[in-house]
Amino acid sequence: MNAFKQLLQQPRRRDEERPRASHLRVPLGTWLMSASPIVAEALGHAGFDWAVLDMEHSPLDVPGVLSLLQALSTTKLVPVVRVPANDAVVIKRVLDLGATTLMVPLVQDAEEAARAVAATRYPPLGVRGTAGMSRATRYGTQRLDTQAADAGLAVIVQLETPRALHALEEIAAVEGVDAVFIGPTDLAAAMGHGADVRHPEVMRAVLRACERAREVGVPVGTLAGTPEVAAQWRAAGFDFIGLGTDLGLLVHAAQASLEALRTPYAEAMVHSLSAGTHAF
Ligand code: 3PY
Ligand code: MG
Repeated sequence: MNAFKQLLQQPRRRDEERPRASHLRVPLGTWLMSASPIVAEALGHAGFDWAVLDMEHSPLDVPGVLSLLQALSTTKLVPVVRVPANDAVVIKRVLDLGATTLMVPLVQDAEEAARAVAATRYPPLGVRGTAGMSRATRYGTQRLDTQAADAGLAVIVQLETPRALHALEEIAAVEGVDAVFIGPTDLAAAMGHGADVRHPEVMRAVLRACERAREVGVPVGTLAGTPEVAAQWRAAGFDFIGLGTDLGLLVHAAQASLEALRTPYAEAMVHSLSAGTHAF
């Protein structure tokens, strides 16, 4: 079974065992925007359940995705490749690299969702081009089984405009759409609120989309900038949540460390075996 679909099933399985703790099992991911295999590998070991390899808003290109997939293969993290657009050519190239879970940005209606799914499927189900020699077939050492390849994929479509939210039920009903992901940043801009993802109207629209997705039974995810917002989304019923980005985690930790050392009231303390502890 596809690894991302497996992640989505875990909370439900544990529901029966420990109902009150089940919400703590919502899969947590992050966005890999540094295009760095070392950072990806390190965050994989840090314990994230999944991460987006972001070709839409980072310098990541097709060879970069290959390096990140290789790095992540040493970890338990489930890679989700976000393609830069709903484009059958890019989609077939990242699938040939062995990506099995794709995120497609800015899907607006059921027809666009069906086009995204068709790009991931071999004929007769879709239009994916066929090649026996690829990383996906372990360089031709495995026979290409097109039906098994189709069945092993997961497609997450991003709903990021009022028009897309309006069509949520039709998009969710498209065969092969395995999950929807509400993109708060694009949604805020499309709603006329610039980059204000915390605007009450945006928050309400994200929460309403979550409710509607749950009503039709499609797994729904979204992105949070802080653990506090992530906890809020989790309590609201989101099935999977992205927590910030690799670069955001790095920059915020750097700023917090510098601030702790530069505050005028608390001097930095230095500890050493020879001199003991003293203010620096
Ligand atoms: C957005 O918020 O617009 C995204 O694409 C990521 O969640
Ligand atoms: Mg977006």
